[in-house]
Order: sequence, then structure tokens, then C-alpha cells
Amino acid sequence: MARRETLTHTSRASRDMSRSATLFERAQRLMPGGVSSPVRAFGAVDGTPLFMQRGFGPYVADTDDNEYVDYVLSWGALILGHAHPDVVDAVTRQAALGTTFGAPIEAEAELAELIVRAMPAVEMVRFVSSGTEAVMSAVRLARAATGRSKLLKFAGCYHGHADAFLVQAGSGMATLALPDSAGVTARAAADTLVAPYNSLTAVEALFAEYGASIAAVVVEPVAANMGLVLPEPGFLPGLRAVTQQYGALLIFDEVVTGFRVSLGGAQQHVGVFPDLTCLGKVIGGGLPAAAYAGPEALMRLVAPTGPVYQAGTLSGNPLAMAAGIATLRALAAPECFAQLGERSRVLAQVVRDAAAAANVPLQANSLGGLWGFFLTQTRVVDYTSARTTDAARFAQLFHALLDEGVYLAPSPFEAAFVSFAHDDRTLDRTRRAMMQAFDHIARHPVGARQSDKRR
Ligand code: KE4
Repeated sequence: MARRETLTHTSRASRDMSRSATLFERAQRLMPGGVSSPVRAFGAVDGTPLFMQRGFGPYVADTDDNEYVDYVLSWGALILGHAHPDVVDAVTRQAALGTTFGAPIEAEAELAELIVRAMPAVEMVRFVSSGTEAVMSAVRLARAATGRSKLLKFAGCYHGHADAFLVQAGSGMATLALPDSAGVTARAAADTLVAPYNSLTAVEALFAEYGASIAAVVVEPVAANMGLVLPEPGFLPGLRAVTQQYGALLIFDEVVTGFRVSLGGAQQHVGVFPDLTCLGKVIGGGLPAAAYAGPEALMRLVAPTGPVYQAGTLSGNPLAMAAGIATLRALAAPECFAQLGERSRVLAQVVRDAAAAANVPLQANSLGGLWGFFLTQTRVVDYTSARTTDAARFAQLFHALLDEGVYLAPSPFEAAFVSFAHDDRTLDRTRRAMMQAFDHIARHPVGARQSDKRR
């Protein structure tokens, strides 16, 4: 699909009278919030959510054919960019042979081998269809392996929507300022302990009190669901040590960071290896595939070789396996992650420069194919400090960037992503857009609104 030389400009007003607006009207009559996942509804940034119709490389176009540089990339799944020819070809060829059999296929072993080869702590893999299923199943496995019930998570981290995880969770829960979810019973949440991210002291105190009953610590090794929050030096090695000391398992939720921070994930980047690893997004190449994985001794506990039951009609789906294989094959050269990391580093600096020029307080960071920022002068190390970001100003910035043809996640509590398709042209566009957008918000101050005030 040819791309216009210059991306079309939109405006907030035009978006509210667009084809997206018409489609949104209709969708809201048929689906809660008119969406299939809450954060897409633009609840945190107001205005009409964009209904997308095509993607190509680093760009996405809405149903009015407005084109944007895409830094959402389907929440990180599209590390090669939209409609990569290898992925499209692999999926098209497989579709012509059949889309699902509910039986073993060769491609499952092929994708499993690519994962095992890339991740030293992984000997066996079980495919599922979503990150939620992956983490939910990994926790079940940890409980079976240890005979213990409690799990320790971190405030602001998001591990999908299984009951046990919807306690002080990030992502859409943070976006909607939901401290927890209705329908999650006290009993379902009773075994979930919560500590501040980056606080080893809090973790050690919880282990001192509950150590004998903690089955697992589950953590995003790089937190990408409260904005992007990097692990402090010593945090992840400390989790490895304390879990070993008390006989609990360490689960790295690498649904976002897997095959995005490095070929071997965040675990390879930091040199800390968990007992179980959860993967998603990139390994499905844009189709529904996720996995939980680890050493054979643990994974053999999963049915049918062991007593831990987990199943799925479309697990190991042929189309998703084909897309995942094509994607991971394209990532084979480890040095390509250095290039991706450099792109994110430059983007974080572009944001810092734009904010500084407009005298807007900002914290920005990046790691691998992830970058992000907070509109605050507070150093952000956990969910509490992340929530000092100015949510009202973020909403204003979000729309100002859309006006300039740049599409970020519609929430201050999500990370930004970059793909191998992003290039100097998208960087130049983003640099100009950031300068314009920060200048706009500096000249049109809105009442500050930290997310706490919305509770
Ligand atoms: P899914 O069930 O949405 O495939 O994956 C859940 C999940 C698990 N672990 C981590 C670290 C995750 O980030 C996610 C899902 N990520 C969000 C965006 N941050 C998905 C987007 C959405 O919820 O609409």
C-alpha cells in the first residue's frame, strides 16, 4: 500500500466528527465501551478512539485514512512493524492449508526450538493464546511444584486479568484508576501479596512473615504497565536470592520484554534467570500466541505428563505459530537489538529535548525496544512515583501528537514501543511532532491532574 509523502494532519475536532466517531457510536451499542479491551477506549485521554484499518511498517492508518507513526504496535507485538512481508507470506500460506486442527503440528516444535535456543533458562515450552493464560498457568505450576499458595506481585505490574493478578495492577487498571476489580472475591485475592516495585526491603519483610507459604514471586523484569519503570540495580538479583533462600519460585513475566529487550529477553540482559518465564506478544508476531516455559523438571509437571492441568482449543494455533516463526527468524542476529535499543534511546532523548525546550517537567527512559516518559519532576521508581505524572497534561499531549501524526498509547501508564521498521524518516517526524506538541501544552496549560485525584 503506497504511503502518502506527507502524513495527513488531523485535529481533535475532526476526530470527533470522523468515521471513527460514527463507528464508535455503533460499537458502543454492541460492546462494553465499544471496545474489546478497556484501554483502547481513550478513557484516560478523552475524545473519540481511533478505529484503525491498516498498518504498514511503522505506520498505522485510521478509518479516515489519517496516517500516524505508530508507537503502540499492538502493545508491543509488532517488533517487525505492521504487515511485514515475511509474516504476511507465512500466515497466508498457512491459511490456505488450514487455520486450525486442534492437533499437534510441526510448527509448534519449530517455534519452541527458536525460544529454547534464545533463552538459556528455558528447556520446555507450553503454548497458550494470551499472556493472561501464560502467567495464570505459570502460577498454577509454581503452586503445584512448591505445595504453597501465596504469590507475591508488585504494585503497578500487570500480568493479565486473572483474578489473582487484579490487585493493585497496572495497565488498564491504572489507566482507569481501578485499585482492584469488581467480581474478584476477597478469597480469590487473599493469596496475593503486593510490594512496591524496586523495594527489596518490602519483599524481604513479606518473606520474613509469609516465606513458608509463598509459592512464587511474579514480576515484570522491566515494568511496562505503569509507564516504563526500569529495575534498580540489585532489585532482580535480590529477588533471585530471596526466592532461593525461601524455596519459592521466581517467575519473570516477559510478555512485553521477551524478544524485545534482547534476543534472550530481560533475563539475558540483566543476567538473572528465573524458574519460569512467560512470553507473549512478539512470539505470536501479531497473532494470538503466548507461552509459559522453564526447565524440563518443572514443565513436566504440566498435563499430560504431570498433574497440573491446563488446556486450550487454539493453543499452538497454526497461523500464530507461522507468524511467530517468521518473526523470531527475523530477529536471529543478536546485534539487531543494539540497533533497536539505540532507536529507543534516541526517542527518549527527543522527548527530553522537547520537554526541556518547553520547560515541561519530564522523566524519560528507554531499554531495548521500549521507551517511555512521565510528566513529573519526581524520579519514578515504582507505582506511587509513577502516579505523580500529570494525567491531564498527558491527555493534552496525546492529542497534540495525534494532530501531528504520532500515535502513542492512550494512557500515561503504558510504555511506548519501537519496531525494526522505524527509521530516520519516522524519527524526524517524531522529533518535529514532539517539539510542536510540548510547545502547545506549555502555551495552553490545563489544570494539573495527578491520577490519584481521580480516585
Ligand atoms: P494478554 O492477556 O493481554 O495477552 O497479556 C496480558 C499481559 C501479561 N503480562 C504483561 C507484562 C502484559 O503487559 C500483558 C498485557 N499488556 C497489555 C498492555 N500493557 C495489553 C493491552 C490491553 O490490555 O489492552
